[in-house]
Amino acid sequence: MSYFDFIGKIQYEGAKTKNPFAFKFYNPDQKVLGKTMRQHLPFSMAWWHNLCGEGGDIFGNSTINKSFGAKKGTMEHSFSKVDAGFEFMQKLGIDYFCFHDVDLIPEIANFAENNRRLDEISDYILKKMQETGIKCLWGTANMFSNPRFMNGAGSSNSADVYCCAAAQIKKALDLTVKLGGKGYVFWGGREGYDTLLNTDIKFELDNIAYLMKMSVEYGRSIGFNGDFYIEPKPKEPMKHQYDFDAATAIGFLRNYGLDKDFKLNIEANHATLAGHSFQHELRTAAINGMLGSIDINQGDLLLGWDTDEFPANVYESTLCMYEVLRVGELSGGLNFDAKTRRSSNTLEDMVEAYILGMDTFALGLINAAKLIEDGRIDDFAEKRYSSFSEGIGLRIREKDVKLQELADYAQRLNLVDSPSSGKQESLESIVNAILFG
Ligand code: XLS
Ligand code: CA
Ligand code: CA
Repeated sequence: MSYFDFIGKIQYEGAKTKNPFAFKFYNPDQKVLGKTMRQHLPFSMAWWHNLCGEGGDIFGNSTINKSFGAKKGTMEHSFSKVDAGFEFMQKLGIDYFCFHDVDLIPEIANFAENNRRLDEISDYILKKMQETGIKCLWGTANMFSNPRFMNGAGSSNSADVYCCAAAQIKKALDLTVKLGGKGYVFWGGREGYDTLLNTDIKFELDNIAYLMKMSVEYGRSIGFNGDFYIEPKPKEPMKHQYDFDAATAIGFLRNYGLDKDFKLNIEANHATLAGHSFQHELRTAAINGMLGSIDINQGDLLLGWDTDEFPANVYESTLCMYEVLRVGELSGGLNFDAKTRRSSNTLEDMVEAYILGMDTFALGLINAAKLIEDGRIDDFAEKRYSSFSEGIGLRIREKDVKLQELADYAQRLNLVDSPSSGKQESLESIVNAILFG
């Protein structure tokens, strides 16, 4: 049975094509800086948005029908989602998927039965993976939707809820290992608080860290060799979330000795919610050796919430891919944590949304490679610190001075010359010329 019978395998036809179901820029076999686009861009489908999200919001019900020919809330529906998802990924040429435990099955109030259902569905997913060569990028446990997590999971005030979180993580790790996932994500949607009048931050952080420690220990014991990731997000659903941004998450991981096993999964929309640029978050993770994986989407800067839009902004995808190319290669990939708008409610929209996103990142890759090959941006940034390449600057760089010596040196300067221009406008103009020239 075909769910996307209105398309065959999506082909690259170039920017001039009028075919909505063709790639305009993503040409999987085209080489960029010595590697194919497909190698540079390990795209992943987000199971939850693509196969489960139906456009409902707090003001209205679903607008998108994702029944895929089955009755919702049944295992039959779960199986049809697997079929639809694999057909979708094959036709788009997407090599990876990411999932939450509860994306895969209808969850009921019985752990043993849920786990049995997860075993059953993951057997089928594994079979599909073997048939198609599609792989799992990362798995995770949804510890934010079920009402029991209203006060958090690892940060819950209830020891019983903490144990439920542990049970879900254990099973989600089992599944991730079974499906050969490269990573395992912790996104702490409810790990935060709304008021300090009822919250012991220190105790909650200690508990979250201990849950992560036990998860690492268990994961390693069952042969999980991949990276654990924290996915920072500052707010929504909670007012304060503990994994506010990359810097906060890195501090937390180091504080609790988790930094050897964890990296970060940086999401574009979460970066801007934290008041940062996407590039800032990527660079902060990268300079700490912790840029593991990326959730590619975009927010709306006029809205203060997590809109999870498909990436269309080429300037942003360029700066993202610039950071990725500087790192070399991600241990993870590029996961489309994105959903079509509520009013884009057809299966055709789903396909066009992924084409848009994949093209946006192909353009980003091409542009980022041009920026790097051109060299002017990197050169400028490097030369800007040239006063640290000789004399007193070099000794500072080599950490070979004392404060007194620097103070004496400063006194011999009559006045501090203003340092060289930062040339922001000039650099932005170069970027425009490279992108659009
Ligand atoms: C929500 C998050 C979530 C994580 C996985 O805002 O982006 O979808 O990626 O739990
Ligand atoms: Ca999000
Ligand atoms: Ca995400």
